[in-house]
Amino acid sequence: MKRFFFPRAFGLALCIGVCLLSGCSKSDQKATAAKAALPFEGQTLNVFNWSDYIDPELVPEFEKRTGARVQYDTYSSDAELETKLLAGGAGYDVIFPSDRSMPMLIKKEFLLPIDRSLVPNWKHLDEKFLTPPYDSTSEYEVPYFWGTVAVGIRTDHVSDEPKDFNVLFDERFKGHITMLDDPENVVAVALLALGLPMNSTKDEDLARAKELLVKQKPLVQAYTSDSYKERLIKGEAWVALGWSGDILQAKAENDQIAVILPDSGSMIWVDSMAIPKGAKNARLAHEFANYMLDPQIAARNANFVKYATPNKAAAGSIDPELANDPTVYPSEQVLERCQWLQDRGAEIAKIERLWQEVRN
Ligand code: SPD
Repeated sequence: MKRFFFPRAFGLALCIGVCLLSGCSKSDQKATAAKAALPFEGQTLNVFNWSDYIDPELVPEFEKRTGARVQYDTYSSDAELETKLLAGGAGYDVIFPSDRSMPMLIKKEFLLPIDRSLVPNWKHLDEKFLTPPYDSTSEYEVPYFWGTVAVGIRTDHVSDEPKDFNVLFDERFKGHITMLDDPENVVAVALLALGLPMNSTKDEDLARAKELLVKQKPLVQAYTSDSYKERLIKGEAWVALGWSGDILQAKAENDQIAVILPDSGSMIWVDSMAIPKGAKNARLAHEFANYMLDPQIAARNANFVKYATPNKAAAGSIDPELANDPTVYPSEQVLERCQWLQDRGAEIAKIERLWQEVRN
């Protein structure tokens, strides 16, 4: 057991040394070296991540480096992850909660603290991501990607470039609009479109947001947090509310897609890696987090998923086209107009009720 806590090179040298002294055969030595080089051989890591949120080549590469097997499942909303955790966690070792979920997960003591001595690549993280409002010392999370909520449009159908979220409520696009299946973000968008504060829980503001969303409903093709990409690519959706990087992934497949980050501001978010209490293999989970923070791995991942990385050592290896894209790395001026979804405690029930009323 202790062997897994050795720095890899030291463990390897020690095993080979013991083997040489005790007169092992060459093939024994090879087997011993291989075992020391693959300290997690035979172990399984259970990962639960957002869909389309990792360069798929990185998973088998981690398996090859560690000897572990990765069981990889995906989800498409904060709510889906929260429901899983509330029901007991399903044995996952690594999850990817967003900033919005963190206060609840910390309060309910659902997470294990991160042991930074097992994550030496932690040093590559940009300090500005290490003091989030919900966990001021980043005890429970390892920042993974950040981004905004944006609008994907089909330029062959939406000719005048939209400047704000109002395009989502435009009757000309009836039947070709998709909205995220996410109450807090959708209500925030409606509030912003009305010129109201996006975190408002005032009854009169929420009543106006509800009215707008009910009026919009006949225009909406689907409330979806993942299939909007395919719908944009195929031209079924012309206006889609989505996560910035996912829309860019769609744009990479079809150049008739554009990403709009409203001038009026938007939601900004950070997703992190975290280890749920009850994880079956917390040690391997730390190893995975450390691997994802390796600057070369982090850059490959960012170049693939097209989200912004909080890894400052990876910055030099980001594709220049992405690094210079203001919808991926918005200017300070635009970021000033973006806001976090706040933890609104029990008041959040009002938003969930509103959402049920809009959807039913
Ligand atoms: N396809 C991956 C999308 C990840 C988006 N995370 C956003 C969380 C906002 N609460």
